[in-house]
Amino acid sequence: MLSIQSSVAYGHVGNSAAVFPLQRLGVEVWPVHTVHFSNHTGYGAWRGPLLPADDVREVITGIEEREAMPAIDAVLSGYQGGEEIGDVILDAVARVKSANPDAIYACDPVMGNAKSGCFVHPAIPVLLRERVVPQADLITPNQFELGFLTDTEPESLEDTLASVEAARAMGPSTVLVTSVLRPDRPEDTIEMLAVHGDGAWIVQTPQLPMKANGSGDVTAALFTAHLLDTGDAGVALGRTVSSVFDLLQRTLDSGARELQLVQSQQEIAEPRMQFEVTRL
Ligand code: PXL
Repeated sequence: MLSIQSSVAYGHVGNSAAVFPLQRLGVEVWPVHTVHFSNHTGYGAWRGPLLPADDVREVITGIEEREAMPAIDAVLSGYQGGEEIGDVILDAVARVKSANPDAIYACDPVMGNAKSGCFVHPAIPVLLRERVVPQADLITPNQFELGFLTDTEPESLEDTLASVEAARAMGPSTVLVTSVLRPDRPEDTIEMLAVHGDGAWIVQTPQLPMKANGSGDVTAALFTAHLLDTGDAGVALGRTVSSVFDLLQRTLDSGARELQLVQSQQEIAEPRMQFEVTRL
């Protein structure tokens, strides 16, 4: 898997959140970094470079020159700091797919969430909607991002499923909605919904009182890996939710600000499947 994302030295977002869990699952992953920051931007201050798009493209060209592209089964991308990186990612996807037509592009269309609104540069959501998502096979929006992509405001489960179908009509055959907050949900719960082929699956979990940077990055990476591994979106959803919930619970219990990824490696390697997956 080729994972084109941010890297931080301290803490866990982007590739610094995705790579270790993928490796712990036995996935061969080649990280290509788009920034090399000291820490995530949630601290309000950070140091280190945003890598120029041409430098990121060079790294990918070097991988191509090793004749390694045919071995890539998926390209994974997350938060995009600028428009130029979008072009580099699309170019990488095209090159990988021409070397391996079975490879998939898994895109986490990071824009924001219902609480914070949009937290990326205003050009990014439009780029994602118009040019990037149509090239993706799998997308992992939250409910807010799903709404922007499809020009809808999904609230109920029925709305959300309709928005997912609108998103699939744009290109991606698989959609993971990472946070469904329907108005009629039981108090302090949250749901995750996966649609793939002619199936839809949902899981409900407690909603933990926290927001951890990087949790979306781990979710997208795990779902992509489990879907590649099993081809079964219901199983991939159950495994992903199991691991992410245990990771968040451990992080909350620890009082740490950063995801307790290394400490949660067992729950990532062998998800205990504590939540029931329902086929809709
Ligand atoms: O989790 C997405 C992400 C990616 N890259 C950088 C970030 C964050 C979230 O905080 O700061 C640099």
